[in-house]
Amino acid sequence: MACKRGALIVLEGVDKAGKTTQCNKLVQALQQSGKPAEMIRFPDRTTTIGQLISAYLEKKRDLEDHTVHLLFSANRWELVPLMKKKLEQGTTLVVDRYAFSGVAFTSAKPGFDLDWCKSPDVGLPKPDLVMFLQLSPAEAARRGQFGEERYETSVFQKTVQQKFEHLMKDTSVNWQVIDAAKSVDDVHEDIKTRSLNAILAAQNLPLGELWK
Ligand code: Z5A
Repeated sequence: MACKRGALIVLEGVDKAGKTTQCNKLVQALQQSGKPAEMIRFPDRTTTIGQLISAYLEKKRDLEDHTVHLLFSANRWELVPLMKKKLEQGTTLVVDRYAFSGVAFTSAKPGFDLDWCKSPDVGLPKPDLVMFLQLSPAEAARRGQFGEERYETSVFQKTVQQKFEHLMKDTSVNWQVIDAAKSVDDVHEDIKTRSLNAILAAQNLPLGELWK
């Protein structure tokens, strides 16, 4: 019998919503319950493209806005063969940010059209579940100051949140909103339950193509 495929699970959300914390906890919990799972994060700063992006985010170099958008997308595409292989082998992938961040962040810049921003990511592996970690700016501020990287200002993050809200109206994507203001453990329980359901549902379904 062919092996059941793993699920593609994405965590999105505003700055400091707890995406990385929750991705790590979810992968650990899945592995402990005997389900193969691995974490991926975008941008993947380890590749040649990822290093360019990292230098841009750290403000060590400037890149033209369209160019950097396409680099973020290329950084996802370069991982697609590996992602597909892992999913086919039955490994669930837990992804910290994906194409939705790509679109939300670039379209928050002046002069960018949402459809143009989506186009380079059309056809990427489609997530079986996208959880949006919802956190108010006041709660986020209680978790610490913004860092030094590009985009880490409250005005820009507010526009990004609005772009995410627009993207979440798309019913072709399985969006689920998570209350990220709860304790780390409570958020984890919520995310784990939804993820287990998604893993079960994805097992016998073909992997879809995003925005196609
Ligand atoms: N970007 C883009 O422009 N285009 C793209 O295509 C992609 C990304 C993919 C990447 O940043 C930047 O690139 C990002 C978007 C842009 N720019 N911004 N802003 P990154 O991936 O290097 O870092 P990040 O994603 O911005 O991380 P983050 O948002 O700051 O954090 P987080 O992952 O959501 O949260 P965390 O690190 O798990 O937790 C933050 C703190 O809160 C930490 O001290 C935790 O201990 C604490 N925490 C977490 N959960 C809780 C709860 N429940 N209660 C209390 N405290 C908590």
